[in-house]
Amino acid sequence: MNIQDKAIQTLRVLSVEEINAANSGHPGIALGAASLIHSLYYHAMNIDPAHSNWINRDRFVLAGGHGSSLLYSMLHLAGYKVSIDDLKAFRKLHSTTPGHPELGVTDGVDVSSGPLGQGLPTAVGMAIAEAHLHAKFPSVIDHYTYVICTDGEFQEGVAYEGMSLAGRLGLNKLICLFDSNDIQLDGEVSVCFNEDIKKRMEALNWNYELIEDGNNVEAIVDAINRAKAQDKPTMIECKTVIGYGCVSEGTSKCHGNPLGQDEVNRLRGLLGGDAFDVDDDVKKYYSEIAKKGSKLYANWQKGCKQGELEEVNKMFNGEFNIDYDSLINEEDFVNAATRNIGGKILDALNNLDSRLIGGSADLIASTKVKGADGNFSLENRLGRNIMFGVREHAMAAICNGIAIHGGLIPFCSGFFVFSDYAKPAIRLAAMQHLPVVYIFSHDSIAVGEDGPTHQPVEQLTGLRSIPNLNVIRPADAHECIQAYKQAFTSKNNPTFIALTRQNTETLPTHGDLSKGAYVVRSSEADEGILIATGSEVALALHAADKLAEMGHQVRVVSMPSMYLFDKQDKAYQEEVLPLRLTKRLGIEMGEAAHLYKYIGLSGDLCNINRFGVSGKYQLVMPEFGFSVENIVERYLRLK
Ligand SMILES: Cc1ncc(C[n+]2csc(CCOP(=O)(O)OP(=O)(O)O)c2C)c(N)n1
Ligand SMILES: [Mg+2]
Repeated sequence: MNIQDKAIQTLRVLSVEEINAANSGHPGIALGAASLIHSLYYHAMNIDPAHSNWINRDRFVLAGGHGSSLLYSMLHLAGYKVSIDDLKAFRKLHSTTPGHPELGVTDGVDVSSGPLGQGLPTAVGMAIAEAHLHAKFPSVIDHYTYVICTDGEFQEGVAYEGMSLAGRLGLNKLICLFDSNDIQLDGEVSVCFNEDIKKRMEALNWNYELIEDGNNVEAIVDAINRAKAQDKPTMIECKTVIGYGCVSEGTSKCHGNPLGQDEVNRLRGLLGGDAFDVDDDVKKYYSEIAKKGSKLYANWQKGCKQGELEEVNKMFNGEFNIDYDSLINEEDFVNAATRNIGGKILDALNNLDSRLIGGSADLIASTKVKGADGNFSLENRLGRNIMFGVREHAMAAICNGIAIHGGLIPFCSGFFVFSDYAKPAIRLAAMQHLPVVYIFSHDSIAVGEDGPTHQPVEQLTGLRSIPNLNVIRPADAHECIQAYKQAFTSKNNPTFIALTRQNTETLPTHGDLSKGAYVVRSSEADEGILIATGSEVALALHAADKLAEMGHQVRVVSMPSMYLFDKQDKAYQEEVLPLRLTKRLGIEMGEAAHLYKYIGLSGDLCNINRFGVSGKYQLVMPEFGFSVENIVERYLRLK
């Protein structure tokens, strides 16, 4: 065995030993794709394991996150802070080597992956971020984005959306290796999928290469070098054998079942030594990655133009002190639709903060969400408006990639009801603590004429159920400004801003949105509370007026963000929602399950538990009980 073959075999054996120790994991990809990951880390990628967060490193996305054991073995041998003990703790509670790669948990892991289909569009986002920053700061940012994807990636629609946009945008520094083994979890790929990948990729404006033998490292490296000369993204289909070398190789049996001790021993036999041993010659061989890396890093430091580096550092780590209160003149937006207000705020913000990049899923005209400096395109890499097309899911995954890359703040937009299309990627943003901003409009049945397919009902509840996601539903211009401030100054969590299509009514008084909820109207004589969000706050105020005429003083609370309100101390929560006031009515034009938390057992909800209807919103709203009369009546029924 030459040293390269021995090194790759070491990768394979360590990986199946990890899986064996955990008695869980995916040996098939680890054995089958070892030469692919080796080609990248040893030959292709510009990385420095001593500076794993180097802003100009090549990025790597293991789209088939089930190959985590292989990635950890590679990171260990390449010199990242992943020890043999970490490999032994694979998949164990609180280890740094979790079942699937997790951003922020393992040194050298660039992205959380595992949900098939997400990896590729996330990489597209990274490549967009690179292309934009490279155009601005060529001496500082100039790197590639690499992906290893599996059969499953091609079957997921979101990956297709991402590939499609990457081709259109000519993201030539995006290079994917396809671990093409014709096998997936339940058996042969051909049973459910027999597309001609070459034709597909060419139709998507990608460069395509076929490597007949996925263990031919030289051929893979040559193909990568050819890819670098392309003006398009490249897909290198590498024919591999799942479970290469094990008894069940070439079958789905080895996809996700540990091989067992005897089989692992047999595979180790070729290398000698005990479990988790790595021969000195292999260690020495792989130490070249760190040696090369430190030179690359030093050369990069020398090559950076000082002014550019300062600016890039500011974009990656600095503060942009923006006076949010002066972004727009609130007076200009009395009783306006929050989507229109939001559009104006974003326009202003785009001009003040060069980190903002994003766009809409073919709905700029409706949601008013647009980036600055023209469309991001092959000709205009400085453009900060991304024409995502009708691709909500990839749009959100791409934003994850942009956020993970660093230096930029991604935002995206669509109709609120179609946020469902983006949900799996929003979930990953929240899990990875990415400060992505979602600005979706048409946030209730008040969409009106478009009818139930376009009228959100359960979306707020679904989004509020995602941990770490700050869902904000502002009521008017003042709340909008504060919502945007929350969103675009966030460091550790994504923010979802839900905006109205219809005009709203400006609230007479305002509190501090950063506390999530505040009192809009109250008196000494308060006997109950109306809690509302977004456009319904004004409705609640009108109902309170009516109730006052009838001799019932009620307090009105605006609750734009339950996420923020729940973070407040008990004293503030009690100040807003005093326990003594047990007559509480929650008002929201949606399923509104989370309002139950605040109304108590004696409270009631004015919400929506069925799909909407088509018609003028002024008629649709009362149809669902959103009228002053009904709210008054519902309040009076409270005990
Ligand atoms: C969205 C999603 N659905 C299902 C799964 C569960 N799963 C993990 S790997 C896999 C398919 C494996 O086939 P392939 O991508 O070819 O990987 P290989 O078996 O060749 O390693 C499935 C269905 C997943 N990880 N993500
Ligand atoms: Mg496969």
